[in-house]
Amino acid sequence: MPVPPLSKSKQLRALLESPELEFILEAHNGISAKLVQQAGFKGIWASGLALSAQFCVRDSNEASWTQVVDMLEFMSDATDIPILLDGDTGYGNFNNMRRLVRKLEQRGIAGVCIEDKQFPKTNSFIDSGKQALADIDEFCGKIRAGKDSQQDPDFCIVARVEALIAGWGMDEALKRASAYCAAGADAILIHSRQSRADEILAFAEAWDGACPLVIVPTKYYSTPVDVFRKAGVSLVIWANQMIRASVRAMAHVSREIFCQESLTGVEDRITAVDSIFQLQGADELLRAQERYLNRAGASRALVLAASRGNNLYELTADRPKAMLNIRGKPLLQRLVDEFRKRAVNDITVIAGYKSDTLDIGGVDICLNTRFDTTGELYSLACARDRFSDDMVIIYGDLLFRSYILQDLLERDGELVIVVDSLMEEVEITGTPDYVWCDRADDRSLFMQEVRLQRVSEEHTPDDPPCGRWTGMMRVRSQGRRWLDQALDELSTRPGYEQLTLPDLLNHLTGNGRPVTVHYINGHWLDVNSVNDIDRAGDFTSD
Ligand code: SPV
Ligand code: MG
Repeated sequence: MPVPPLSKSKQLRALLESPELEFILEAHNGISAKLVQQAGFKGIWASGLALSAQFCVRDSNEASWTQVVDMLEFMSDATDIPILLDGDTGYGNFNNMRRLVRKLEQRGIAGVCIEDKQFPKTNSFIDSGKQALADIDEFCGKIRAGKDSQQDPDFCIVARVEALIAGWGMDEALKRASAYCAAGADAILIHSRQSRADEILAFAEAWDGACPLVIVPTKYYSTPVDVFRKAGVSLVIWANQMIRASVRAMAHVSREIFCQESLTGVEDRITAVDSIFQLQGADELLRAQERYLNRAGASRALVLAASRGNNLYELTADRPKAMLNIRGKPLLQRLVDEFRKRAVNDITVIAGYKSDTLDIGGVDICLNTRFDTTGELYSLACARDRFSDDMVIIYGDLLFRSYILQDLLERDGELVIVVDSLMEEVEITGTPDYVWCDRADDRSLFMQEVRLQRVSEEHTPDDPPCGRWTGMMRVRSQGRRWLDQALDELSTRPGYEQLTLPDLLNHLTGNGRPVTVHYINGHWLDVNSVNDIDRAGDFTSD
């Protein structure tokens, strides 16, 4: 059984309580949060400075707390690692703190850090000496109120001591830290604006270890982190580097585009649009669309409909076989409707004989002008400029139950052909394409991995085939390359113009290309005779 992941609050608690020195990095929106996670960090600092900066307002409670919480929701949704919110002063008194904690828990935020200043605060590095600190008792009440209102026992409240910033001295800082710990804080953040770590290290030295220590080395960043490790610090917050990095990058690129009136200088130096799609999880949406919108469709269908269908005599005197009327609708229209049902809307019909009668709306027509002297492969090659990395190639005279196309579209494989393994009990007309595979159809419920060996119009009783190819083939990107190569090779062969699709399949298997076989048992028909037209009614519901 896979072990369920720890809740985000448990993860944050583990970071605070771990005997190792741990690190979290600032993020200020969904995409920066995701990048922090992808970089390998185990947690995110939702910095008040960075969140206000990305709104381009001051870090003085100008953004409302609900605007902050709304952004946190995007950050939390985009990531699996815990977020510690820089909750300033808790946005008011104990009562605002209670509501904040409840709302943060509801949005999957793992913890909040509150600082012992007064609302509205301003950033600790602006006017630091003049900012009033909160009354100790009032701040302890705020911590208790927060702890009492949390539903999740692992939600963390970090109490931030600003006494050193405000110039109130070490004793005051230690006194406050002890009081906040006693009030229930899960960790103490001791802040300093000095460019050396001396006062932080002095604090750590004097600290009794009643709860873990958190630091923000924005100003004393040159101190090697081993120093903090040795001093017994639990968590380092890199508090604003993501917003600063992005501001510099955006400033440069915007100036460059403005000055050059061109993208050529920047295009290769900025993130590719595809990478943005990836960060947004576009792939997941595509997969979900396949599941929920029934959009497993190949992007394109190529329908071979150039031949007359000589066995149908006068029925095809004025139209190709694909335009035969089956219960009031042309055969080809029925085929096109099946594709559209599966969201395959890009359909090319390769026409030849009586092509002017092909009046099917919304399909592209590609002409094989030499249809009367050439074979199927030549017709297919006429549509080479319509090949795509995701296509179905199909004979235009087929009728089949809907599920067959759906299953083909969902089937993995670079080249997949549909093979009917039902050989008894059916009347076989025309010239069937018998196929031999590496495994016969065992009719298991699960899709079998079966490979094509060869195709032939003939077979002997002592070498029974595994089934008949229906004339449906699915091609993906690698398969398309194999197909292109095979067409190039076959086009130099004598008799190329008369070659068939089975010749192509045999060439592909001869080249060692894996052609996956998707077995079915009946439920399709290729219309070759007047008799077949009578049977076609079985495949029509309208
Ligand atoms: C923040 O990131 O908003 C902080 C840390 O509060 S600092 O800016 O260093 O005060
Ligand atoms: Mg802040």
